Parts: sequence; structure tokens; C-alpha cells
Amino acid sequence: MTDQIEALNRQFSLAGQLHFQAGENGQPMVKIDNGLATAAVYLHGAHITAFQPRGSEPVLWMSPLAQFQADKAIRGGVPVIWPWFGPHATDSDKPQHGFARTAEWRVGATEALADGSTQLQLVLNDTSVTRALWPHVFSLSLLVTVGEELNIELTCCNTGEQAFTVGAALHSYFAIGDINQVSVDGLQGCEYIDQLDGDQIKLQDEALRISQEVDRIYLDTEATCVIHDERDDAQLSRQIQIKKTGSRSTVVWNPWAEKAKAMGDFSDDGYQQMLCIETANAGDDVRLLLPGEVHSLSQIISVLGD
Ligand code: TA6
Repeated sequence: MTDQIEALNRQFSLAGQLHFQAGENGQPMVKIDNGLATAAVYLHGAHITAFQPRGSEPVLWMSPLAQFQADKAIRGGVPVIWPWFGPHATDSDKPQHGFARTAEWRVGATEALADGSTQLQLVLNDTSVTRALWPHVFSLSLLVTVGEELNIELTCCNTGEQAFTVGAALHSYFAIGDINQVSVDGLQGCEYIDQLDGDQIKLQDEALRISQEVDRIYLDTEATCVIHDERDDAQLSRQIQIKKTGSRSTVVWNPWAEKAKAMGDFSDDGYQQMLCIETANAGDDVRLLLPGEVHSLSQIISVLGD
């Protein structure tokens, strides 16, 4: 075990529910198992790669081709998108979806909560590398609470003397049985930017079903979404609920077959077993933070019976 992991266990492990170990490619990861659920989180990108409530199937989808390289985002789980969503507004050389998901975060705290859930705080502050990409001073934290539900809270504080505007998303990949048998409730009546059709604004008039590539930013919505994951074996059917705070935009993405095949870290047929429902500050929902101001973006993921 590396010195780093040994030091992390000495300072932050929680007997019987949280410890650090070498994950894929030797990258440090946190394993949580507290009787209510299991979870896995990499310090790279503060990336949650697994969440499974006791008695349920895994809730998050991970690509079997995911790469765990220092300069790449992990494909699947919950990538932390920050401080911009999508391509950089003016400089195409800057990384898509910002730099938080490829940064090495550090552990702020761990705590065993009275209700049996386990809390992990990861933190990221500006560095010369981030300032070269984005010339601002900030403190960013991801607070992960693992219990029957998965609560993820991304909090940004403007610790500098200049105002800045941030875009963000908890870019969650949900595991489903068959994309052709899934519907999503919660976005009915919302307008959305269709990123596959010239960013035209369209209306979602009924529950969302997916039968092709979808890449949409739903606007002006604080709605809780529910993925109805219907399976041939009714016993396995379930609903995944995503409640959110600090967000008025929700992104829905499935790459479908052609795009999946074109991505080296995305299994060719993986699009059939995943759907991204992303709690976001995207589109016109970006947030202005004056010096000293704080913004939190959070989502609570829970599995409901059918
Ligand atoms: O969330 C939707 C999206 O912005 C899509 O346009 C697609 O690019 C997806 O994110 C994945 O982006 P990534 O940089 O992780 O390959």
C-alpha cells in the first residue's frame, strides 16, 4: 500500500465503514460500506464510481473501457463538471467540461453520521495550473453522504477579490436495464435546448423516452426527475429518483450507437444500459459569485421500488 494511502487511512479511515485503497491504475480511492449501502470514490476528479444501496442493483453505470489516467476524466459514475459546462466559451484548447473532473482533490473530512450513513468531504483549491486555465481564486468542496440515498453537494466559494461566473453539473450516469424500456418523469412541460439540432429551443410535452441520441439542456426547472427502469423481469424493475437543489437546468444525454462507438472509453453497446440525468448550472443557469459568495449544487439519488 502506498505511503499516501497509508497516511490517508491513519488520518481519515472510519472503522467498519470507510477506508482508502489503491483503485484502478493504482489511483487512490475511498471504499464505503456501512450496511446501508456501498460506494466508491476516486480522489481523481472527486469521482464517485459506484453507489449500491443494500438490496438494490448498482445505481451508477461505469464504462468497462473507462480509463484511469491523470489527464482523462473517468467514463461513468458522477463526473464533477466545473467551472464551465460543455466546451469553453472562447478557447477550444481548454478542456471540455472544465478541469475539476481531472484534478487531484484532497480529503477534507470523513464522518460516521448518527443515522448510519457515512460522509466524505473532498476539497479543491485554485493552483497555478487551474489559474492558467481560469484566472480566479476559489475553494470547491464535494460533500458525499452515503446511506440509503446518495447525497452529493458541490459547494463553491469565491475566495478571491473578483467576481466570477461558473457553470457546473453533477454529470451522473445511471445504470438501467434497457434504454428502449425507460421513461423519465419530471421534465414534462419544460423547454429544452436541443444540442443536436442547432441549439433550437423545443418543448418536452410528455414523459421522455429515448430511442436515439439525445443531448438536451432542460431550462428553468427545479423538478425532481424519476427514471422508470422497466425490465422484462418485473422483479428487477425500479425507479431512480433524482432530487436537486441549487439548479434550474437539467441535462439529459445518451450518445446512442454511433457516438458510443466513436468514444474510445465507451463500450459500443454501453448506451443501451445507461442514461445521464445531470443536475446542472448550464445554459442560462450559470451562476455569478461576487467575492465571498458561495453557491451549492446538490442532488439526492434514491432507488424506489416499482
Ligand atoms: O452532458 C452532455 C454532454 O455535454 C454531451 O454533449 C457529451 O459531450 C457528454 O457531455 C460527455 O462529454 P465528455 O467530455 O465526458 O465526453
